[in-house]
Amino acid sequence: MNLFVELVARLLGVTPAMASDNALRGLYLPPEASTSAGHIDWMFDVILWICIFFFVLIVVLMGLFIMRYRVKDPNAEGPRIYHNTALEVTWTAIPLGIVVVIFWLGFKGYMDLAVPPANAYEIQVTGQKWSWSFTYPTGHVDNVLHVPTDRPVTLIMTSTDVIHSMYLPAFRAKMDVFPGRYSKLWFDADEPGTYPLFCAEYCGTEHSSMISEVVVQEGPEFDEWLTVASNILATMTPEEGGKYLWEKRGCNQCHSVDGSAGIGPTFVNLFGAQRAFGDGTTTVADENYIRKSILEPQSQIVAGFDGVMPTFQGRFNDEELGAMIAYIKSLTSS
Ligand code: HEC
Ligand SMILES: [Cu+2]
Repeated sequence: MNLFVELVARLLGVTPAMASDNALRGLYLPPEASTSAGHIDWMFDVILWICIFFFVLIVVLMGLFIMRYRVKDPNAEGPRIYHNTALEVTWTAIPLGIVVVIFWLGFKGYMDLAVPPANAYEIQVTGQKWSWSFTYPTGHVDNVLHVPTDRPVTLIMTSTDVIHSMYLPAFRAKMDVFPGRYSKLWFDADEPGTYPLFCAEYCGTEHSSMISEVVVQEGPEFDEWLTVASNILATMTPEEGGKYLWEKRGCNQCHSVDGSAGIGPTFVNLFGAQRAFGDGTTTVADENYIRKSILEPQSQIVAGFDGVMPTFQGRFNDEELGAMIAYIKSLTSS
């Protein structure tokens, strides 16, 4: 059995530590790290074992009946059986009882997860092609989700473009994220550590790289991280700040700083260059052009590219715009 677990774990890319730590659990999902994960896994196991029980029962009985009742004389007529009330009531009542219990437990679990506790810590989430941004109550924006332990956290989520889906396998939590409305997801992380975070809704070319992490820290450690992170731009030169934002705000998904074109044009040698647009007009890339490109990306579409850049209106303040411009200015190849 151990050999089997290890083999499958390797095929699935689960680390052996994860697999042995939590035996078979590591095969389908990482070890549980939230207060509601236990109930979900328990439900999953209950349903799985009910399925296994009935599968074995039915297959074994079928095999036995095939042997025991097979036609030995091809001309013989079997007994005519039309009806057996006791049997029919039994095979209706027992499965009905089982599915009603499963429904009740599932519905209760669903309701617990659908309604966040009133005192939860709130983090705003924006999904965009193809990264996540998390806005904390201090105004700090990050591309990694940090949460405190032993305190319910509610994610209030929306999208700037298409439908994404927030998936936190270690918390057994998942919820779709829509443009033009808010959806909520809550959990209570109880194990400090770093866990994967995915987009679970196919959302375009780079969907598979829409991956981040959730870092769970003890309360005081989390508060300290947030204080430092909230004031990070003040500790950097504007150029360094721009580089930091390029990474933290997901510009790096589409814009390279090594000269190669990606989904969007590279930032190298952009400042001061002549830009040509799909509609035949041109302009010189100055501060105002870069500012406008970030806040109103659809207003001028660079020739040869698709207008897929999401707007950062309301998500970049003046200090951040200044830093971004300083960084782009600094990127020259000669
Ligand atoms: C989903 C991919 C994507 C993301 C994320 C993205 N952009 Fe863009 N960006 C584009 C594309 C495509 C273009 C070219 C088409 C256009 O002009 O809208 C572009 C154009 C630009 C331009 C004009 C470039 C030029 O060559 O004239 C600037 C400046 C820019 N983006 C800045 C940013 C910044 C800053 C961020 C991060 C805060 C960002 N973009 C995030 C796709 C993206
Ligand atoms: Cu997505």
